Amino acid sequence: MAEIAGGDGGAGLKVAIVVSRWNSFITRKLLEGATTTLGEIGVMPEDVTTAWVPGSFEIPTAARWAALSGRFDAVVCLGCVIRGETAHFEYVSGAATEGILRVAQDTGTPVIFGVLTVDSVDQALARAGGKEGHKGEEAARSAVEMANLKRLLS
Ligand code: INI
Repeated sequence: MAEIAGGDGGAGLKVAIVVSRWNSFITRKLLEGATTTLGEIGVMPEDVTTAWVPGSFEIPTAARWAALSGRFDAVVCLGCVIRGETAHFEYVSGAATEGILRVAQDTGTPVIFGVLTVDSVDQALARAGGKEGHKGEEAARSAVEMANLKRLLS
């Protein structure tokens, strides 16, 4: 019986990060955590491309462009949707969630969900380097693991 998992070594991998400008006081923290973590696990700075988009609704579109370009082994999506700030919470968070999943499945490229969908600013801060962890760091590790797993399974 064979059992495999993608490793956490990022050397040689090329990663695109799509990050939303909405709630940038949070998404900048996510981006900082993601880029720092990618560096720690061996992804070279010149192999990381960061693309800013207006809001989380636009993330799947840019992620699809990046995935279809063939230039990247993985795409990390970072955003923050806060329920208290919009009556459209369900629409924006649902579009981002389903859109990111669809891009990953349609293209076969690892497209990682690093979008916070939370009720409050406090919840967002807790997940952007606070007591509930760091979604940006987690997304970076997932990207490298999935890119390596894809190589093993392809
Ligand atoms: N985009 C976010 O990323 N987070 C939000 O909390 C948010 N709110 O509150 O509305 C938000 N809206 C903008 C949306 O993502 C699009 O950029 C906009 O509708 C233009 O298409």
